[in-house]
Amino acid sequence: MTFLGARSTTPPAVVLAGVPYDATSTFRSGSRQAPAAIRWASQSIEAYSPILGRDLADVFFADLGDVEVANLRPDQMVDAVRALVGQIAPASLPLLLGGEHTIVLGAVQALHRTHPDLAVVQIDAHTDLREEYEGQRLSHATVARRILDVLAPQSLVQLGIRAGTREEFELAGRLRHSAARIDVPGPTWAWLEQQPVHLSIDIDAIDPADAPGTGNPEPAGIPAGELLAFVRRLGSLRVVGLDVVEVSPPYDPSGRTAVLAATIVREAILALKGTA
Ligand SMILES: [Mn+2]
Repeated sequence: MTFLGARSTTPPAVVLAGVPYDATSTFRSGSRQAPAAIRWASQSIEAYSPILGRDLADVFFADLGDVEVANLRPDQMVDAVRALVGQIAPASLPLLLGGEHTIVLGAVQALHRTHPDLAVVQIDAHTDLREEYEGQRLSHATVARRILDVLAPQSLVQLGIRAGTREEFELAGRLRHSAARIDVPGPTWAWLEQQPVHLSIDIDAIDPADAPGTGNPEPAGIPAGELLAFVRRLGSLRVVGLDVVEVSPPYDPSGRTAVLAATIVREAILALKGTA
């Protein structure tokens, strides 16, 4: 099954790919099931966005299916994602469906090669700034720190942040911006408008009431409507890559987390590549 409205064309404006990997999710795994669950959920939503006044029927985008990553070590998985994104971009906009958050590192490495001035916007409940976690330098809990091996701290913007260690929050203070709210300060937004941007959406940034299906839920998160409003404004940024990660279907029998993820994907595609 492919995502709602996906079809093959050359080159597509957007190329979706699933990265069903959750090997370092020590607390509650299950995000490897997310790409299939989000595609399935996408069949239940409309292709038309009444708020944007745009329709997926008017956008050429492809769905590559899932990358084979199940038995790889984390570093091998990141290599595979880097190669994949290097093939998709810059002809098309890569949109990855995780899997755990660790997958974003491969995307950032690939995009940084063609965009040395790359900025990353990380929407997440967690700072993910640990140097290592449970003996691993590369895991879902350290991925933002590994991004800082690629980018300067001033190139990283964090939104929705409400969990991490004291040390992580001290490091977060050196980033361009890191805060619990999703609102971006005017000067930071103005700066973002000048950069190529990779947007990484960890679904746990959303309030668990709206997105219970995730491995490490944190109370008092961003309402789903506020995240969707943010996504609809993406057209004013030069977005060169996107991911939606950490949806964990086993923890949400209602399926609403996957439906929300599919809606985020639709609104992102329409905001960036749709026509009114
Ligand atoms: Mn997180």
